[in-house]
Amino acid sequence: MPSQPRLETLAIHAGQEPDPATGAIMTPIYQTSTYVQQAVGEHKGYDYARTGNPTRTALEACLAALEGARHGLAFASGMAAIDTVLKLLDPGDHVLASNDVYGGTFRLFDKQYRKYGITFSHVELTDLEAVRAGLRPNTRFVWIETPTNPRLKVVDLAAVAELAHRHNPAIRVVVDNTFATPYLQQPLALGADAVVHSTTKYLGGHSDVVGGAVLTSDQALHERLQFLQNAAGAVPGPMDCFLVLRGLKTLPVRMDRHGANALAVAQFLADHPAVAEVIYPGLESHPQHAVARKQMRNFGGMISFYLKAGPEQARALLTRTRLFALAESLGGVESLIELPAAMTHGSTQGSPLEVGPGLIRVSVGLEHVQDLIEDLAQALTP
Ligand code: P1T
Repeated sequence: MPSQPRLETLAIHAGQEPDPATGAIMTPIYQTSTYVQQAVGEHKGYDYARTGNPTRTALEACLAALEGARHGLAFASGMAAIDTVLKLLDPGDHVLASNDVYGGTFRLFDKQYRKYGITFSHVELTDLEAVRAGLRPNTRFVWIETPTNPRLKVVDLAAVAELAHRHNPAIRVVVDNTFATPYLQQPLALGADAVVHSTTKYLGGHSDVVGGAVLTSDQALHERLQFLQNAAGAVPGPMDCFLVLRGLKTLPVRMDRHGANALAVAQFLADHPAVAEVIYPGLESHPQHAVARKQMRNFGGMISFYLKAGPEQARALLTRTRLFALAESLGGVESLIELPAAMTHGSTQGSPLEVGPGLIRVSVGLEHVQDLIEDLAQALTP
């Protein structure tokens, strides 16, 4: 490896070397639960597979390298990663979070951690005055998604991290980087303390694995998280680690195409007479377009939009697309379409984060962009 490898090189090589036993270029899937010891406590660095597994070690190192972090931990799902970070909190602590987050994240905050005496407030993190006003003496985390799921708000990471740390250097700024990926945006370099991922999405990239990760350069934070990873055990299996490692190798090329396809689809939707509003950070009409330009390499593969005809017609449209599959999740090579209010964000109904019933979210895949546009065109004009 060169001394300062670039992200494209790290995605293929970081944490991975040809297998010393056979020369296999791909990291082996170490499908084992335990490791033989030469004498009590004398082993080759692995004693039990909840604690560590070489395939997982390779994935953790690769993800850490991509985020520019010193440490990486892989988990069984994005929610398991988020849950592990939340376990760092104590009763009485406060989390300042975005007013738009993945429904599962909100559900874990609201239905589980609130009952442990932790308070969550959801504010407009795109408004620095609102951030300043929302910080409390007991704020431990600022929890950021950017772009947010599903409204694709873009939070100025450098500005919010600076504000939070100036308020209290002990605050940990945690960024869920699932929508952007480290190829488009690097939260740690912008001042965040930890990054979480659902590797299920762009990092895996092929809709064939569920996983999560936490990356940080903060030694103390990492040690607490590593303790929890082993103590609670929400770890990914070696096959799943292999699948994410394989997906990562093409992350940069996939993200280039996701971004290019999504920009073209967003422009098509913005010009379509049946569409009321398109939300895509790459459009100049997006309220935080300038922030997105500043902190992202391209604007990602996710688009949300509303029809002029309203929610009933939105539901009907979802049954008419042929290439865009009606399904939850995102970030795979195939294009998906969904209705967050009824699907991924059901848990926000009745809360201040409630997603409107007519919002349609698409994950723009890697099919030919003209085929994608033609599919939406026929679905929009039945
Ligand atoms: O599904 P899981 O791997 O547990 O990841 C949860 C998660 C965390 N963070 C963000 C920003 C996410 O979008 C998700 C999962 N999201 C979907 C399944 C979805 O369709 O939005």
